[in-house]
Amino acid sequence: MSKINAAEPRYDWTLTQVEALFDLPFMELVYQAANVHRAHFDPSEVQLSQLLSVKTGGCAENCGYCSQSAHFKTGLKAEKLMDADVVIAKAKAARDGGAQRFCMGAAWRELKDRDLPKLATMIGGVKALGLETCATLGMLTAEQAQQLKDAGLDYYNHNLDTGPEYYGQVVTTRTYQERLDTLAYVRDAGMSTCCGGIVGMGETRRDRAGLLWQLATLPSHPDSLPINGLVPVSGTPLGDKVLSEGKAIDSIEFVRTIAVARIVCPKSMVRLSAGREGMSRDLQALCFLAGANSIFVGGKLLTTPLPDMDEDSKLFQDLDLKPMGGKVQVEAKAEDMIAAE
Ligand code: SAM
Ligand code: DTB
Ligand code: SF4
Repeated sequence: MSKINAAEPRYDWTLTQVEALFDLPFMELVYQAANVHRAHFDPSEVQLSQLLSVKTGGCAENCGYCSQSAHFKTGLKAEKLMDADVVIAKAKAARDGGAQRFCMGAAWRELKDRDLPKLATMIGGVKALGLETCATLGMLTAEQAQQLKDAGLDYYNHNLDTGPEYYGQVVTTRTYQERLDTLAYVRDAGMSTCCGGIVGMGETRRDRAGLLWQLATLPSHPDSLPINGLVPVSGTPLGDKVLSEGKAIDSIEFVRTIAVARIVCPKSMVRLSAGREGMSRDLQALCFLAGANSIFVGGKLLTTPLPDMDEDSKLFQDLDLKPMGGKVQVEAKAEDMIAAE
């Protein structure tokens, strides 16, 4: 393969080309990805986002990995949509802890219009704290996407999860095209997109390449590209398979996935997402070297754990990494000092 041009994003990748990147010698792949990373970002900066499950459990979809699907017995108690003031208070704590973006997740197949007023209050309140706002609420209509944008939503997360060929093994209650349609509505409404997938679900390398190929050939690359390592949840079909048969992806292959994501979507924030809890510090360091530049922090994802804040601070210290957008944190502290006077 010829030298990778780090300068500008390409939208004409073929699946064969993406597979060829996966097949590069590991050292060469990581070296190329690190070069692409440096062409577009300060490699010492990592963006910090914090998640909150604002509506937990009881979801009508049958995503085979998910603790929140009503189709599986995972022991998770379904809850109703949180009140906006509770969410805003949690966002304030996240901001004071250094988060730059606050992402609100709901276990819904699709957003219902009746929930929009409460969500609009929530989104407006979080944005007023100086945080970037993100939500993941299931499928949207074009009108709903516009209403969320008008309420102050900056990012919408909607993952493709895997390559098109493996998708049917993961979820059968919605189609790949439905996911692509919601993403189009989000883009058309002028919001930034957060879209990625999960690895370690028993998919092949070709499926992982298929996911990244889909993302790299969207009309615009996702602004954020989360790579989740499957968190095996007991009671879910995909989680139970991993729990009984052992880990479904090797850590070196995980790093390859990060590196290929960085190369095919050079300007996206590649987020090392779920699964970080089970990763060694060394593996996380390799992921940052291969181009990951965003993580979730705060001890909890939606329903599963993350490393605690102290562990992450120590990792950043030891790797000489710093949180991106430190300005938000400083402004927040200044605001609190003024309020206390
Ligand atoms: N219901 C909405 C949806 O599916 O778009 C939003 C919430 S859903 C939990 C957000 C994403 O979390 C999923 O698309 C999936 O990629 C990821 N996810 C959920 N459970 C996971 C698990 N056990 N391991 C890794 N990623 C997971
Ligand atoms: C994404 O790709 N990963 C985050 C976020 N987008 C919403 C969610 C991960 C969820 C992991 C399982 C859980 O905590 O329930
Ligand atoms: Fe529902 Fe989202 Fe979980 Fe799928 S991933 S079951 S859509 S909460």
